[in-house]
Amino acid sequence: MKRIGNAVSVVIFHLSIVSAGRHWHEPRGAGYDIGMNNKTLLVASLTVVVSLSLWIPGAVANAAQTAPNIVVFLVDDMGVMDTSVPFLTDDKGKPKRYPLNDFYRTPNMQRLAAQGVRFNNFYAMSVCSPTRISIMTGQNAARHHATNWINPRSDNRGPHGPPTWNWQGLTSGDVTLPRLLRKVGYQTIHVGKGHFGPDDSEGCEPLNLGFDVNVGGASFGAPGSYYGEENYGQNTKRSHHAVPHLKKYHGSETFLTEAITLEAKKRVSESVQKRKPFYLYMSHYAVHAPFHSDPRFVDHYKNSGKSKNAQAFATLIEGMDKSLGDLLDHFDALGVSENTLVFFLGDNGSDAPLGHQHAVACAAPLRGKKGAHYEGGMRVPFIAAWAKESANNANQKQLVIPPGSLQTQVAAVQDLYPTIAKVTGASSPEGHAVDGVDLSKLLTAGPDDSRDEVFLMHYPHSPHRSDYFTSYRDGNWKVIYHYIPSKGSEGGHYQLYNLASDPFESTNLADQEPVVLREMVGKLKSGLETHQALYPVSPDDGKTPLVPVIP
Ligand SMILES: [Ca+2]
Repeated sequence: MKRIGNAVSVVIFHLSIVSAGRHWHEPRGAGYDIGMNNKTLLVASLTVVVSLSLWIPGAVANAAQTAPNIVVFLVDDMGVMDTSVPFLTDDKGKPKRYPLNDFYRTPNMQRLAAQGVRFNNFYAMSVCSPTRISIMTGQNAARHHATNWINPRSDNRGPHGPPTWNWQGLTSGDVTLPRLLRKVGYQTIHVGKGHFGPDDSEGCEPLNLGFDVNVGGASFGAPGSYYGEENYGQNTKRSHHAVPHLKKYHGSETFLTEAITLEAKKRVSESVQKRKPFYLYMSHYAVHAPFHSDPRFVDHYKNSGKSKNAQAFATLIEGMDKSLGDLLDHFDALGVSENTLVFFLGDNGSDAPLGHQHAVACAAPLRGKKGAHYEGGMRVPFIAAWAKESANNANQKQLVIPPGSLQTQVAAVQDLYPTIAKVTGASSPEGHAVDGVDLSKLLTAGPDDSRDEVFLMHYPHSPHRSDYFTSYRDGNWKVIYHYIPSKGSEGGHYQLYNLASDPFESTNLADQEPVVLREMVGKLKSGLETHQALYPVSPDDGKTPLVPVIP
């Protein structure tokens, strides 16, 4: 089958020469024909290269295999504990199960984790759009200035938020990961939630941002409805959040998670048929509110003793997990799984409806949830794996990911951009600042001593679960600076935690460790300066930037 396909491609290439160059008569070598234009020359050279590579013997042909397909499987509002895969570790560094790992059912994440490497200190920004734009640009939100989730209809900087924050999000002129990949021959596919820009902005349409295909992506974050019977929101009171491009499922029993999975499979098939490597940005609306129960999985949680919403959240998780499994099966069926690299992650901390936002509850044993300044607000699952292991695949030889391995070093969402660029041979334009650092070495599950164990998380807005804060982790220490002290900040500007001795942030050491506090706030402040961050403004005059004060 493969050989027939190749023969057909060669014929097509020769035909293209005939049509592209009217002066072409007989191929005697590139560059001699006086009448031949530059376009013809280029096509002719390509033909020679392609024809040669297509007809070389099998073993060598494998080495000339095409660029790897890339999947970013992004789950909305999924935290590191919303899964049956244990990410956190015990004293000996082994994965440790907590009760939430036994509540959720994610067999396909287990399958992926068994094939690849999982990270247990992986960070996202604390809300949606900042993370999504960091994945697209390789920049920390402190730099790209889209530091809050983007409200589609009004500027939501908050009463004291930076007046010039990036509410517009991404624009058509911005450097983006899919744009880079398109340049090196990828079919770039956007399926699911966009949330890159407000209504009527350039960024609200993923096709303006380097994607060749967009199914389901728009300005908003939460879907109008997960139900096909409710047309995913269209013609309901949530029409302004109706998920686009899915009309053929309207009125059916197809749950949103399933509908976009079917569409993703179709688009991947099309790309494979075109013999183009694909970049699939599979961006699930699940498990974001509204907590609509996925009927396919209701029975698994009905005796859990948990609230109705918590059960519905668990069905959204399981539906998302089925989507992962369906895609992996599809890559297998298409024969491309060995050449497909999957990155699985959440976009901010858990939003599971279980307990208070600053308590050890929905992300237990971690403290806090989506939006909060505690670890539960920003720790997300991250798994990287080849869809199927193969010792013979040339790309896998370049990037060996040990099955079932664990990585404990600190990494974050902005690291995807340089990592994917490296793996695909794409290059980021000069002058585009990249904060992320290539993860290749960490993907091998080994240490990378060249990396700093730091994460800067900047949220100069309100209202959310936590307001006007910046947190900075460096090794075992984490400091949080609150620009405007509140009840949530325990009344002060500073919180300091030792994540080695107190991973669950129970004891604020700001008063007991003044030397460490001073050093950490200094680092936080210079981190913000390095990223050219924007600050909240003084409630007194609405203008003066509130720059962190070193104690
Ligand atoms: Ca989110």
